[in-house]
Amino acid sequence: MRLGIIGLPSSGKTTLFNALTGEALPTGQLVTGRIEVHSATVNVPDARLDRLGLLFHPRKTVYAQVTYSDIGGVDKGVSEGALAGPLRNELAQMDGFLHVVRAFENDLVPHPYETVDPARDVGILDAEFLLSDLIAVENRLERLDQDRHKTADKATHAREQAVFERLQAHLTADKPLRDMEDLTDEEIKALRGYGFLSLKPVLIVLNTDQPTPPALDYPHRRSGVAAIQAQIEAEIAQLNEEDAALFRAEYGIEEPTAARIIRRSFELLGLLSFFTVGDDEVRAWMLPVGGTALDAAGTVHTDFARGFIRAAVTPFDDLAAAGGRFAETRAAGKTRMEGRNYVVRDGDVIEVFFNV
Ligand SMILES: Nc1nc2c(ncn2[C@@H]2O[C@H](COP(=O)(O)OP(=O)(O)O)[C@@H](O)[C@H]2O)c(=O)[nH]1
Ligand SMILES: [Mg+2]
Repeated sequence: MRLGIIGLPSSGKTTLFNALTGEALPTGQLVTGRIEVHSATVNVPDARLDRLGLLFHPRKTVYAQVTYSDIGGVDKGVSEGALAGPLRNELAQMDGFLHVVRAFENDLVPHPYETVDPARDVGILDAEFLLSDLIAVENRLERLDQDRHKTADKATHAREQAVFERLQAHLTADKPLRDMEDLTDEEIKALRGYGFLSLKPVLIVLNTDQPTPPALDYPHRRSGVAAIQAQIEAEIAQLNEEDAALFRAEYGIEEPTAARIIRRSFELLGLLSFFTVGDDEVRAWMLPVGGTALDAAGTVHTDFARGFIRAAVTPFDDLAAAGGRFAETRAAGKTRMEGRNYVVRDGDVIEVFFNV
């Protein structure tokens, strides 16, 4: 899973990237007239997995992972319809976005629009994504119109045209595609290849220098708002745990914000975690919400899905309460045998029985 860190110039994208990944990319660099992408993969923090590690003493503990890409090159001119093709192509490959918005005062860092105004800045990039999607939708509609007489499969053609007309109406009304409630999962899947930017989930990240962040209203689906003191967190990310705790106390930062943002971006992508445990390895896996036991089996190993017989499922809380003893959870009826269509819940510990 890959999340793109986007935002206006000097909003703190690279600073946030450093805070989340522990990298030390140079900040304060203006990227103009080209695209610059830096990526790093991080573990998704999970206290439950930490606990399972303590209970099972495996040789290794493997976290779910998310990749962050710092995407520089969104110029100020973006508000003049300047989201160029190569940039759009880069953005289209992302599974979702962290949209960094400047909420810090710093006279040494010029703001491309002079004043600090998070709501305005969110609107600028959102409008650009909408416009970019609208152009893509209208190009497709034009194409469909040209192919009208050539196509052999009239029904499919009509269906696709109807979907794109719905997208067009929605975008023309200035609404991001992720707000469309009447798109079925099937339709969303079919649209994936187009990489529509306003269809992707987004976490607005207010980059503030205050312990209490400004309020921002962002009433959209598959979206969220978070705040971080990115500059301080980026410095903390370079420290060992002990020094980091002291540093946080000094700045009144109550919990590791970077860890919370990583966790939230994972949830935003519509993913849940399930676990596998053993002497060798304790591991968190990600699965789209709604995924079945068979999907989970296939995530772990294709053979598990091919030869799937059933899955023993134990909720994490029950296993932790039993001190990791399956004999106990089985005796108490907390470990259930489930078939292939069982819908996996966040925190399920799963053992797959299979035969190939
Ligand atoms: N005072 C203050 N400065 C910040 C903060 N975040 C970033 N900066 C500074 O703002 C400038 C731009 O940050 P950078 O991460 O490079 O922004 P980008 O252009 O979006 O990648 C750098 O000089 C940072 O040091 C912050 O929270 N507080
Ligand atoms: Mg940068």
